[in-house]
Amino acid sequence: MSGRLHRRLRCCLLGVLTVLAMQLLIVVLVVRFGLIDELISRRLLLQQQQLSLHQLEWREFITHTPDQSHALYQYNRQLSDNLAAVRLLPTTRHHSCNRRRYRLPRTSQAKLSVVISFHNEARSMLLRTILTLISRTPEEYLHELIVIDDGSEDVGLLASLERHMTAANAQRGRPALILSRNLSRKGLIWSRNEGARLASGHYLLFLDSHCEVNDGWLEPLLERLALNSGLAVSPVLDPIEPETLSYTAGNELLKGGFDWSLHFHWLPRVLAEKEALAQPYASPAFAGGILMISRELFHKLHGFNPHLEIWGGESIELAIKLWLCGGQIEIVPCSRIGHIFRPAHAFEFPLQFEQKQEQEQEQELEQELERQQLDSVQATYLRNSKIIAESWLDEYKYLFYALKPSARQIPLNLRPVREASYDPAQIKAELKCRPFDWLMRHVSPELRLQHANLSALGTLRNAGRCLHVAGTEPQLHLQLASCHGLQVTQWYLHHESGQLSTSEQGLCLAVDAAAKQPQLSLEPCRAGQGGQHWLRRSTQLQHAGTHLCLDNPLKDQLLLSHCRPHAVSQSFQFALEMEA
Ligand code: LR7
Ligand code: MN
Repeated sequence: MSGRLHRRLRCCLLGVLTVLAMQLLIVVLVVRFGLIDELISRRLLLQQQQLSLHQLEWREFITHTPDQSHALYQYNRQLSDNLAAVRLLPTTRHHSCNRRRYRLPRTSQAKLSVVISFHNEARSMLLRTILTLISRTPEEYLHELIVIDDGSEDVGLLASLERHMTAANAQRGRPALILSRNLSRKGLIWSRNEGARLASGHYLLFLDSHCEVNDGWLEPLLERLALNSGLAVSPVLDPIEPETLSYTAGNELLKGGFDWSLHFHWLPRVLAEKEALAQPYASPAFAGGILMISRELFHKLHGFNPHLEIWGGESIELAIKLWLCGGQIEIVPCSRIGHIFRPAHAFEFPLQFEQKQEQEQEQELEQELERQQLDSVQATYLRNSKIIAESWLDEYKYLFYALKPSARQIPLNLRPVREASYDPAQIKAELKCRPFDWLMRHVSPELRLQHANLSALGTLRNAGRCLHVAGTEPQLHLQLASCHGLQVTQWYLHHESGQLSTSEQGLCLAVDAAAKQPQLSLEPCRAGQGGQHWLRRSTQLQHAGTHLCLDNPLKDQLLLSHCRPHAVSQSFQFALEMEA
């Protein structure tokens, strides 16, 4: 009898324990993988889906787009018109991001102004960008939305957007909408500066007009910015495929960077030991042009360089400026924003000449571009890059020119701009900015590696004297002279192809091997030219065709002689060796 009771009790106890264990397991699973947040956010999303484009009022708004062509947008516009305005997106961030409680600033100290400039964006796409942002951003932080129409062909868009938004906003009361239209095309850089000028929030977010913010995008960024007033941040960008508009996970193992031609690049990052995948990480540049920064810091840095035109380079310039002048950049993987990466530019780049007296200049420029076979897109971008190189790269700008020789001929034509005081030299003095060299050593060591076929560069020294181009064109000759620090006139580039070029004139050191007495000369560089091939044997420079070495037998004189290992007079050192 008591034995049966005992057994029954044990049975009972076992049952209770099993149930408890199961419950514990469920709790652990839910907490560990953020399932609760996931469930809550799914429910919210379903509610948000009611912001469907099929709702009558938005339908009327989007079907107004005059042009249906694919080429105008470079993405599937029809599909965009038929997708929900706010659609369910896959959770692309690490699951630990859902569980984290972010240390957020008080709402009264963290008002956000979002700046969106667009040129010829499909209405449904622009609307999705805006509505998704509104529905996935905590109302109490989202202060205002500044939308700038940069001279789009769809002239009625903004007025119509305003009507519809006012009706929709009536229920929410927030955020304030500031709509502005450039009657003529001003470019995204001008427009973003204008947006920042109109803004009154504590923080600025610059967004393209074909983006979808993902759930919880703001909090991780805000947390970082509130911790460090010198910081600017980017989310990880999730790619949206232009044809199918499918939303996929971006890569949190990449950081933003650039090369010596000032092209943007994604760079691999190495996770430090024990560093979590979801942890914010320093990045030489922003994730493209999508970035968040305090308004105060943005203005302290004098905003985007207003001399840059239409498209390109502004976020790289801001990144360089920020790092050199005491700030930092981080990419925050718990924040995700989707962006349509389009296969080609969807618009023309008008060359900007507004005043009549500049017409002559314009013709000259057009002839020059034709000679260099550059279209207006390339020319605008190259000109912007040249401005950045001239503003921030110090002596390293010659690396830029070595890679982009045609930039030398691009006229800068710096016209007076609204921000009359934009002068990099003045900004450097005012903010006590560091030299570019510092960035190379501390922020973007990749620049040393991304030397694009250069094996060494800089001044070329022999016994404390520097190689120097003397005379005037076309009668130039080489000699040794006292070194002028890091002066351009004494810069040489040794290319992996074997060419040894002067950075200032872009000429190559040559030897006529057929001549009786081989002579040194400076010639225009020609690829594959035997006479311009130099080998580096330790610190010796040996001419490949004649096997003779560059020598300095007498004071400041340069000539060619038989190579003698360890001869001090044949030892030439570059300032900067590039690692292979
Ligand atoms: O004249 C123009 N006026 C505009 O308002 C030309 C463009 N624009 C708008 C345009 O409608 C869009 O919203 O500016 C935005 C950017 O132009 P896109 O989307 O045609 O080009 P993009 O996606 O290549 O833009 C990248 O480079 C730009 C260089 O000036 C900006 O920095 C953009 O912010 C940047 N976009 C991103 O970084 C998103 C991720 C891509 C990457 C990497
Ligand atoms: Mn874009």
